[in-house]
Amino acid sequence: MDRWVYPFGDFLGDRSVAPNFASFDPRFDTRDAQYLMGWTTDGLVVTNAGPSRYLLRRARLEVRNAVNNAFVYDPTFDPYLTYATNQPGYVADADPGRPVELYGAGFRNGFSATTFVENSPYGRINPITSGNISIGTRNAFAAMFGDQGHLVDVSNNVGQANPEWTQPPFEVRPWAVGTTTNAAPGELVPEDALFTFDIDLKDPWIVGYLQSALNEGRLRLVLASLSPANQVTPGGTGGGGAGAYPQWATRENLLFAPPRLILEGVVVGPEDTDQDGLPDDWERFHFGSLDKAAADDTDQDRATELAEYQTGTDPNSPSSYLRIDSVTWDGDRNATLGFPKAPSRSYRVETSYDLQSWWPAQGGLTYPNPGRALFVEQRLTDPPMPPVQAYYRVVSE
Ligand SMILES: [Ca+2]
Ligand SMILES: [Ca+2]
Ligand SMILES: [Ca+2]
Ligand SMILES: [Ca+2]
Repeated sequence: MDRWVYPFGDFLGDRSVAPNFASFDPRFDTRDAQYLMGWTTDGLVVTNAGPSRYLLRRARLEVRNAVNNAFVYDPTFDPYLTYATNQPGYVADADPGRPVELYGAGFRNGFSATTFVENSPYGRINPITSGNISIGTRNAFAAMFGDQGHLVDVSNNVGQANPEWTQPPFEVRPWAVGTTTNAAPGELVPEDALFTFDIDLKDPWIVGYLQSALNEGRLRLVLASLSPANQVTPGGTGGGGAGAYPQWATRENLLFAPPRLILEGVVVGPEDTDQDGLPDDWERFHFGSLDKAAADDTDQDRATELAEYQTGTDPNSPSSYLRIDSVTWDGDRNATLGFPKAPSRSYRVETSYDLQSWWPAQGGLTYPNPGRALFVEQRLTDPPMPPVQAYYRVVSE
């Protein structure tokens, strides 16, 4: 499926182009025109294997630009303050043009990847008129993972001049920024230019999103750009320069190829021919053979192959293994522990005073930095203050 997600008009799933542009009109989402794409994968990839069993080597989206010389190619991320002309920290854009960004898809108002289809209503307020305030109401939206590990709507990360909008601006981290070889940075982009988005597989939350999507058989992605919304007729030679925006060919487009998703990886099945506890598919994915044994430690990080398999870390990367690698204390002897997060894994932190009996540490987990988990202990006064030494361990689930 593909659907131009834009406040005005219904049945926008039948459009032949899906533009990406911003609106700085305070009545609408700043990322005004988004492009939702979806693939039903269950005919190609087995479903319900369990999210962590979908191992990915590459995830790439390809889309074609359907408007000639209308916008300037910018292959690099622009910080949000370069858009925030009405805010104190505004800085000028360092390079010509605006990047095109790829995100995951979030849904609200009861919709999901399954139930939001090409002709579903845009949002809770429907139809939108120019008199309605529609900020943050769209049913499908570009999203990234926030520090609680939940999808966060990025449609208004630059902030809003509307007093009804109280969320402060925040920086985004796109899952990919589009690149093309059909134009040089700073040049106008010709029609039929192929834009490639290589999804960031170093971020365990993004990998986890893809894994869950394959597990369910429905994968959804959203393209967005804060390119300015100066109109250029599709198919025309706009020459709009920095004032215009990309328009992507949808699957309804008769002139240019539709979006294409390329995933490389393996679904780990249960077979374990050499009976060493490491599934064949996992061994072949990482080592190209079944030669490794459970107790081996190829990358010499002191985590065995079996431990790396069980915790979802990379057995070929010495920096990838589960361990507590940062500890600080506050005045009440509460610990703050840092450790790496792996895709589709959750964690339990346990504590002990004697290394004999363990119980759940009291506190909360957050994910403030890519690939990292942070446990902030908040010990209640009862049970009593611990002795001088306390021990902690992280359990991967
Ligand atoms: Ca720029
Ligand atoms: Ca094996
Ligand atoms: Ca290892
Ligand atoms: Ca490792």
